[in-house]
Order: sequence, then structure tokens, then C-alpha cells
Amino acid sequence: MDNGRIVWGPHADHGFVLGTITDIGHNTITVQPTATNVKPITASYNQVFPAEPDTKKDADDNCSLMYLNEATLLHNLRLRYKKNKIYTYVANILIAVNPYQDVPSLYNQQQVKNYKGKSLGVQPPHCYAIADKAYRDMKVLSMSQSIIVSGESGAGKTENTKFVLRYLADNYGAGDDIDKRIVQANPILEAFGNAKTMRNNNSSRFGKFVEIHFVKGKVVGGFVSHYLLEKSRIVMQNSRERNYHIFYRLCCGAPDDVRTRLHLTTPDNFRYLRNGCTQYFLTDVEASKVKAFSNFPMQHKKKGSLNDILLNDYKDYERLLSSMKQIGISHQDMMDIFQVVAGVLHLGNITFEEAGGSSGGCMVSEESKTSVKITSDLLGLEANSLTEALTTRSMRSAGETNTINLFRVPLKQAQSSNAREALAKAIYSRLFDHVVSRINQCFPFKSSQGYIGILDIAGFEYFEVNSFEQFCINYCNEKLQQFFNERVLREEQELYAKEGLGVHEVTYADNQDCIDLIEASRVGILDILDEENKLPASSDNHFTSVVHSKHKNHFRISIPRKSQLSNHRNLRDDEGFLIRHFAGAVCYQTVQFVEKNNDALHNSLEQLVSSSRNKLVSQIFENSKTTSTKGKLGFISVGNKFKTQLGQLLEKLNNTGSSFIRCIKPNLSMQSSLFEGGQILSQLQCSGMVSVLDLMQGGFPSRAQFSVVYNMYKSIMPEKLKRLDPRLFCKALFKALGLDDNDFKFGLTKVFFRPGKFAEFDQLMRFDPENLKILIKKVEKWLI
Ligand code: AOV
Ligand code: MG
Repeated sequence: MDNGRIVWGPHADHGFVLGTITDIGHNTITVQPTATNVKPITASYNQVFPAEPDTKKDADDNCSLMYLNEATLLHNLRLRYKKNKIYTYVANILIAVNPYQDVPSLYNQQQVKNYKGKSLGVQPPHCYAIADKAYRDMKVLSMSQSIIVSGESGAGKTENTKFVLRYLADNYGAGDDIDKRIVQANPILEAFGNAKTMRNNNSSRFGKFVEIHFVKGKVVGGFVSHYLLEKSRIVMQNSRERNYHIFYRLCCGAPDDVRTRLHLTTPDNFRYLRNGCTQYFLTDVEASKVKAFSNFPMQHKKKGSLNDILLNDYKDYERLLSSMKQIGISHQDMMDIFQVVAGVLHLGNITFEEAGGSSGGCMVSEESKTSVKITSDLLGLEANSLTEALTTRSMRSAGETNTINLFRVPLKQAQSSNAREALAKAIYSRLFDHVVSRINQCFPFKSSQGYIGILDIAGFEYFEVNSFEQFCINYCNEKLQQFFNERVLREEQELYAKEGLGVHEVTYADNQDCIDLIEASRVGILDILDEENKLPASSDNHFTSVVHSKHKNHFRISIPRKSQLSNHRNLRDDEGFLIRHFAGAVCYQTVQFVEKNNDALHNSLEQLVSSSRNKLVSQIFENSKTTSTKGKLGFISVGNKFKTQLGQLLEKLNNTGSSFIRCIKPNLSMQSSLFEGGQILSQLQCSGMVSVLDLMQGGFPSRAQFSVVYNMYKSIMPEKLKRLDPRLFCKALFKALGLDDNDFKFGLTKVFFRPGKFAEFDQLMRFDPENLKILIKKVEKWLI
């Protein structure tokens, strides 16, 4: 790079700023920013990037730029975002920047039609185009497809997932209502599994993989798999977050008769809702309707501020009900589910006080006796048994003559509270499982010729305090990153080499060692944790020490030192560990790891609920009857269950074609039109987009097998052409189409297209009978 050249220099807030090179040193370059208020920047060579000749022009496909690097990508996204063009391609990966405002023109019915049957690049970038590509690939290649939607919390994964589902349902539904049901499943899933968090007012607290199945190109059914519902939220939220939407919808939105039957009042009256923010927003008209409710806290009748997405529990109850009806869940089934939800709320209101006397035990506090009664009624339990199960633990002792005696040990106040929380979490999370399987019954399919699966799962997370939940989600992201690397980067390079295209090598960070650290048998963190769970006196500290002792010199893991991360608390060596993930180092605090890794309820609680009079309650605990081990605490490993589920998911991903949608969160304040370059850049780096750019700079993102092209045209070929071998036929076809030699390259078995040449590629893959005859004539002519 020369003096005077226009370049991008690194900048903490903006990511990069435009400037000219003023000095070239031994190891560094000095850049004078074009903006007058920015100081000169001195940076190392690899942080300064050439700028496009025209820095005002944006590109639909970032690969059609002259310089493919992180700075030009960031700038392109910025230019486009300002014009409300939230979607951009990098080859066939779609980047979606959250607009934080409705852009109706992007998603109207006309748009849904516009993208039908069109390949990537014909219309402006869109998640509809990705959906259609998946659909056409499924048909042309006779291979199921998956769409992996990723990004951090609030980036837009769930919204894009919904757009994709609706697109497929609208365009390729069979005309029955199965496709509508698949779309309507979302509001239900969100009611039970989404909550307001500090990062997202409608944050999904579970991961999902939604499959839409097809026969003869039409939707025939669907299937939802779900992963890792966040259970801690059921009993605790921080003061600016909320519990799952359903609780508020029932308290605020349900009609009086339902609220009376379920003994529901305002959120403030429930321990599980009170600590979080109970605020919700109503329009004036709704507020006047709501006034009819007794005890309604007027201070909460606020309108949503501009930056807040309307959380309208009142309206949302109606919406939920109508979704449930449309999907085919009967009124009775709905009410049964709501009853258990209410049961959980009332359970949370049971508190304990010390019993006095020598036992050291506790009893249900006077003021919560009514809650015991209501909870028991709602959950189909005997009040006495519920009290006993919460305040005592049954133990076994071997008596004389080989008999086993059961006796009950009183629990301390804190232990009883723990038992209550464990019960609430178990009931709610199993109810969630039930809701998902109930939903799955609504779009069953007898046979399937292929599916499109859409993965909406939380991206890499690191907070001030990171616990077991972050550990699991980041483990999942390591696996997905590896899949991405393998699919996009490694396979791509291998292919170029195999086809003899002569493309330079790109190095990317291999993260297998990090995955092994977590999931390897015996020495992996998950297995060490399971071993700890099985010990009679297990502890988080002991578990942590074992992890450190087994991985003393492992590059990926170290003891939690404050210096290594600025914002985590000072931990003792046996209180946590630091893992160097592909996306950065995260310090995990291991307190509660052992507890959170166990899905089993204490034996007495387990027995209590599995013998409930309430059919739904006993049903959701049915399977667990067999797993609880005698006398001792049963153990059902959360970590290893997730590992198994992830394994199955990755097997599916490996066996399907894939497309990627990378969602980007433009700012931390959930504001529209605010593009914070610095943190967007780090999201682009974390998601592997930068390595993709390196590869694509010299690569060929789209390709077609000669034989596939040949076979598509075969049925309409005259005999003379049929004698051609597929490669030669393709050559002739390309001439007939008048394609530019610089746009593509012939490999051994495939033809490859340069970045930005999707339209040409598409021309080839589209079966358009009208133009075909003319085309074939041209091919014949060219051959003569
Ligand atoms: P997430 O799924 O990625 O976060 P969401 O899809 O829930 O994020 O998006 C967060 C919010 O951003 C939504 O509620 C919308 O208000 C807004 N939004 C996102 N995409 C669009 C769009 N294309 N058009 C308009 N608004 C949009 V999380 O589930 O928290 O990981 O856990
Ligand atoms: Mg989400």
C-alpha cells in the first residue's frame, strides 16, 4: 500500500474509519482519517484495509466488491442499513441486520410472490431468497435442506425464522391448513418459551429446529425439536427482566371466569413474577377494558415507550388463544395447560418458617396455607402430601431381617424453599415439553420426501456472570461453528483442489480441541460433571478442582484470573474456569453447576407429582417414574442429554444441504437506525464471516455439476445432443447463453461461478420451458 492511498483504519467505536495513508513504518501504517474530528491512527499492517474506489456505493452481494475484507464488508452493511436495506449477501450466506422497526414493504404478500422460484441474486437479498433456494435445492438435488440462523440475543434470529416459515407455507402449502398450523405454532411456542430480557423484549429462552416436510413439493407436515429451556427463569428473574410471557398473559389477559377459576390476580401478587418487572403496556382503549378487573394496579398501565416493543399481555392472550384454536388444540386442552401454569405460580407463593422445637425442621408459613390449598387443587395433589413432600425427605434404612424402613427427615427452611423451586422448575419445563409435543401432533405427516429444517438457537453468550446455561449454549456454538467451518470453508477448499481450480489456501481456527475439552468421554467437562453428580457428597468446588487437575496445561482452559477478563468477578481457583472459545474467552462461575446438571426431582417430590389426580400432571411425569433410583437421589444428566441432542442435530445438519443466515444486532439499546460499527465488527468476526471473505476473494461461490445440468435438460434434448457428454453439453450451453468466460471456470465435474454471478448461475439451473426450445436451438447451432 502506498502513501496517499484511501484505506480503512481501525477505530474502537466505528470499527473502521476512512482515511489516507500518511506514513508507512517498519511494522505500522499511519492513517489520517478523512473526518476532521478523528485523530491520526497508527496501526499494524493487518489492521489497515484498502477501500473501494467508490465508497458511497453499496452492493447487494458483498462479493461483487473489488476488495473483500472486514472493513469493506462493515462499510457496505452500514451504507445499506441507512437505506433500510437490512439484508446483504456474502456469496450465498445472508447477513441480516436488525432494523428495530417494522419494514412492511420488505415482507408484504407481493414480496412473498416476488421471490418464488427465483434464485439468489435475481431479487434483492432477502431471507425469502434463502428460503426459496433451500426449497429449490431440496427439489433439484433431492436432498433435505437446513437453514441455520445464528446471531446474538436480539439480533433477529426468531423474526427471520418466522419470515422463512411463513414464506414456505404461503408459497408451497398444499392448500389444506397444515401450512397455517406450522406458522401458528410460533405464537404458542413463544408464549411458553420467550420472555423479556435486558437484551431482547421477546427473547427465546430455548433453542429450536423446525422441520417442514414436503411431498411432491408441497408442505405435508412439520416437526419441532427443542433444546434447553432456561429453567432458572421460572423461579427468578433479575429486576429488569420477566418470567415467561404466558404467566402475565394469564394474569392480565384471561377473561374473568378463567382468572377466577385459576385464582389469578395481578402479577404483583406472585412471588415468581414480583421480582422481575411486571410492567406491560396497553393502549387507552385496552386500559379502559382492563379496568373491569378488580385489584388492577393502575401504576402499570403505561404505554410503551418508543424504544420498547409493545409487550401487550392483554392482547396477546387473545392472540395465543386464537393460535391454539387454529392449530387444533381443543379448548379443554388449553385450559388443562393453563391450569398447570397457574399451579406453578401458586406453588411459588408457598413459603416456610422454622417449626421451632428440636427437629430443626420447618413448616408452611401461616399466610401461605391458602396457596398450599390452591396449588394442590390446581395440580391434583393432596394438600397434606404436598406439605409433607416439601418439608420432609424420605430416607431408607436397612432394618433388621433385611427389611427396609422408610422414615422422614425434616427439612430446614432453606431446603424446603429449594424443594419448592425444584418442583416448580420441573413442572414448568415438563409442561413445556408437553406443549411442544402437543403442537407436533397438530401437523403430523405419514410420509415425507424431504424437509427444510430451520435452526433458531441462541448464539455465543458472555455476560458478567456466566453459569451452566452459558456453558451449554457456548458449547453448542462451538459445534455449530465447526460445522460452519467444515461446510463453508474446508469443503470449499477441498473441492477447489479436487476440481483443479488452483485457489490459494485459507487458514481458519480449528476448534476441535475446545469441543473435546467439553464433550470427550471421561475427561471432558460434561463427563466430569456427571461423575460429580453421582458422588454421595458432590460439590461444585470439587468438580471445578477435578476439571483443573485433569486439564492442567490445556491451551483452551485456565483458572479464572481477573486479569484475563476485565469484567468478571474475582473467583477462587475452585470456583470457576476460563475457556478460550473460538469467539473469545469466557469465565464460568461453577456454583450450581452440579444442581443445574440434574433434571431429576427428589424422590418424594417425584412420587408426589407422578401420582397426581390431574391427568396432565401425572402424564408429564410419567416417564420419570422409571428413572428415579431407589432411596437415593435420582440423577438425569442435563449436560449429557444436551450432548446427545446436539449430536443428533449435527447429524441432521451433516446430512442436509445448508444455508446460513447470520443475524447482526446493530446496537445495544434496541434502537432503529443506530449502527454501532465496533460491536458489529466483532459479531462479524465471531460468526466466521471474515474467514469467508478471505476465501471468497479468490473463490467461486456457486457451482453446478455437469451431470445435473445435463439431466435437467435431457428430456427435451434432440437425439443429436443426447450423444454429447455432460461436460461438452455444458460448454455448448454456456456459449449459447452468451456467458462471459471470466465469470466461470470449468472444473473436472462441475462448473464454478465467480462471486457476484448468481444470476448467470441461476439462468442455468432454472427450468423455463418457454425459453428452453430457443436455447436448445442455439446449442445445436453452436455445435455445428
Ligand atoms: P433473537 O431471536 O435473535 O434473540 P428476535 O428475532 O427476537 O431476536 O429479534 C428481536 C427484536 O428485534 C424483535 O422482537 C423485533 O422487534 C426486532 N426485529 C428483529 N428482526 C426484525 C425485522 N426483520 N424487522 C423488524 N423488526 C425486527 V434471542 O431469542 O434473545 O437470542 O435469545
Ligand atoms: Mg429468539
